[in-house]
Amino acid sequence: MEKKRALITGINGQDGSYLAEHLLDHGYLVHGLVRRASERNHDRIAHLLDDIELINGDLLDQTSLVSAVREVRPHEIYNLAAQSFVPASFSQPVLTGEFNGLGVTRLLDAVRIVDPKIRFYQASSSEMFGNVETAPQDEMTKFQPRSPYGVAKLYGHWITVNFRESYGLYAVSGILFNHESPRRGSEFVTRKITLSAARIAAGHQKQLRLGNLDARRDWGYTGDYVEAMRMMLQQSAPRDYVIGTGESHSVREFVEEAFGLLGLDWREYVISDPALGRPADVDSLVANPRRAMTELGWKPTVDFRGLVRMMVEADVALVAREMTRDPEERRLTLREPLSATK
Ligand code: NDP
Ligand code: GDR
Repeated sequence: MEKKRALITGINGQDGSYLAEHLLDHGYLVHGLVRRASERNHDRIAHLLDDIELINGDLLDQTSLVSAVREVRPHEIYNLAAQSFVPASFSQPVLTGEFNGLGVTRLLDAVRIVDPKIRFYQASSSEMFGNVETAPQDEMTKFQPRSPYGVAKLYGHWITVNFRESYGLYAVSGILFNHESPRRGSEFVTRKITLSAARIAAGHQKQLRLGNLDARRDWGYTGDYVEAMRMMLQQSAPRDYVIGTGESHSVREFVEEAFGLLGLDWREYVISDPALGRPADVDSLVANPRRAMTELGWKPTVDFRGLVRMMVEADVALVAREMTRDPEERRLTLREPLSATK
């Protein structure tokens, strides 16, 4: 039987690397769209490079997307590429709109032009719910985004729904709540905490500056969430799904759990710095994933404490490895990007 071909945009991101592994395990031929950079940066997929094919393309460039889809002729496309850091969307709102809103339209148009039978997954986000009035949030909850990122993702969501309804595409929007892993970028709050805690425990960092400690999120494990992505493209009819654990915790609780695992009292090291707050933040999010559980048979396998432990242990090991290297070679940096302070 012919193997299924998948094209993953954003394959070098956190989710892309887990999804590539997951699809390879399921017998797929995996192709990844990557944008050109002055230096190849394929850290997260370095271990997969013999098993996958990479193709150049950029969400900003329609022709490159049509060419990529034409060359690969995938059965399934997973559109994970995006400007995914919420604070950066406040300082670069137009670019964020180009990537996360119009970029989705360009790729959907490429599908329509090349082969409307290609199944399409759009990486939508709980950030679209924003200023929520009801909890937990499900597929019927009103969207009230609070960031240019959330606004742009909402465009991506609705254009996916629109192409499904207008052209009959099998196009689905997965509304995923925060998902984390040892491969999470170090500027996102969970990884910033676990990496800092590991460095503090090793005596290589003195303090950790965070923004809003009261924010609450529904944090799950990325390995579980990429499985839901694949499941969404195997149904008899396309439908949108909310994916999350159904449990929320504050940033403070995450800090307490991570530092506690290393025998540290977080209050001695963590500073809440208002400069790291956002012009508008989302206070609290929690999923109701019932539709995914009943229709897809999906359920998370890693709980909050298991997730924090997994990330702390990975960062303790990483710090130990990094600290044995020549200081010139050390890759570990924990700088807050300029945009995160606004
Ligand atoms: P990452 O930031 O880790 O990865 C994003 C990827 O997109 C990177 O590989 C990046 O490439 C690529 N990319 C960015 N801009 C372009 C472009 N113009 N053309 C081609 N590729 C581009 O994000 P995650 O893996 O965490 O998230 C995956 C998707 O899921 C994103 O769309 C995100 O918004 C969404 N999402 C994520 C959630 C989460 O909790 N992780 C929750 C809900 C939604 P490069 O390596 O070159 O920078
Ligand atoms: P989020 O994740 O904005 O939910 O977007 P992030 O980890 O950046 O922030 C979560 C919450 O923590 C608070 N916070 C801090 N955040 C960061 N980054 N750095 C800090 O120092 C800090 N201190 C407190 C934030 O204010 C916020 O309330 C993620 C991304 O993956 C999106 O792409 C995705 O769509 C959503 O999750 C669902």
